[in-house]
Amino acid sequence: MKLEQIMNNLEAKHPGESEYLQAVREVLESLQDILADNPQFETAGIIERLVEPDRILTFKVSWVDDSGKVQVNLGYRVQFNNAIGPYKGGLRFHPSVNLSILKFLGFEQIFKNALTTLPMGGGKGGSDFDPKGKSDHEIMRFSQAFMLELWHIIGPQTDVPAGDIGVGGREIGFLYGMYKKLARENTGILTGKGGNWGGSLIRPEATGFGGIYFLKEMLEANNDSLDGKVISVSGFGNVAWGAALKAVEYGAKVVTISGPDGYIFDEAGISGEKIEYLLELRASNNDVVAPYADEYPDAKFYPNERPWGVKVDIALPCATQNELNGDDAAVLIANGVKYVGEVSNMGCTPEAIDVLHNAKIPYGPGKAVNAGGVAVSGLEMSQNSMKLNWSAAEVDEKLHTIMANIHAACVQYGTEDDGFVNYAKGANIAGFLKVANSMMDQGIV
Ligand code: 2IT
Repeated sequence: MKLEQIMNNLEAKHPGESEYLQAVREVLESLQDILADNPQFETAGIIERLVEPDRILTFKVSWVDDSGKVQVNLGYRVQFNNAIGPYKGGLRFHPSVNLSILKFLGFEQIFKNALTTLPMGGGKGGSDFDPKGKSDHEIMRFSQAFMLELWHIIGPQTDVPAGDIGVGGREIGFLYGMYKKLARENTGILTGKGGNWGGSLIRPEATGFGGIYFLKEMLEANNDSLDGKVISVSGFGNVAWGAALKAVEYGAKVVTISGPDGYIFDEAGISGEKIEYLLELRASNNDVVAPYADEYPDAKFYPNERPWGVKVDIALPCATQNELNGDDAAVLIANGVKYVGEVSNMGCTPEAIDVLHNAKIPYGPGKAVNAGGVAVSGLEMSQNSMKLNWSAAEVDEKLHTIMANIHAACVQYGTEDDGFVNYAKGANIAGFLKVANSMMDQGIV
């Protein structure tokens, strides 16, 4: 079946699932040539089988808040594709969560996980639960109630969830505690665990570190370096924190962070204790960045604005999907941006990607740039299987190598006739080939 027809069928079957349809379209548009060269994929219905999840579990999560009121949320796990390994991907707790968002994230995860070269399939899950302003006890009770349903379908060899927006070390702890109680076993059922009970060193930093390792390769491919570069970052969670730590280590200056309330511009650069302060901001559970400007009065807070109007060399969306649009990309280019690295999942809209590509600005897509997080999750699974812990240096070195290899794969499959690297196309093709060939090997299932 022709790609356009597959896309039309999908739109008819899943009307309104805009993020999911956007993610699928973006990948399919990259695959035209590869599919023409490999007719066996069409014969085996690879695309039709790849774009629909294997299965989706939807469930109700009832819990009691601190005032004694009963709350009801929705929970989901999308098991998308397990051609190359157990379903693997994070859990997102955020009021915006719906099936479209989790299907887009699960679909992206298939290719991202393939790019890491580790044996992990693609999945995603979460809930519309809003952690903002909740007490630790409320978060615990919700996490426990969520796991009461989820535990039936996960397992170290079947499906291994992790964190995403709204799910960090604290939530993984509560989820793991409940799983252990129900299953009566200690297994590598989740990644992002605490260091004392099976977690991997470097996992909290991994997405940000990996993003900067990828960026470093990207700059070196252009005979450039991070030293002295001015960077804008959005978000202020784990990902932004890790990216800032590593960017500063390489001599770059990070001048922005952002939250749902607006953005912070810190001309002197966010370094040292200011980076650690991000963790405090996050732990306060209020989801705002404004207090940064109270703590560091030289910095300025811009309410209800995103950071893309600031003049920088490199822009790193680190917050959420579709956070940088075509107009933002045009402003960045007018201000002389040289590189864009998407550390969030699908942080750029299709229009933004077009604007960047038309201006020949190297753009690294999320499924390549942010793959370091799930890569270290894969390394956590390896350590759990061996019942051994690697040192931070060992994990970091493996992460660095994986990111360099992902960059090389993007260059291999994404270099155009004029030498410009279309990283999005390269990542899609490299990830797709591994998954499609695995599906071919395993028959029609
Ligand atoms: O988007 C992602 O890759 C993650 N949230 C991490 C997934 C994982 O399984 O570590």
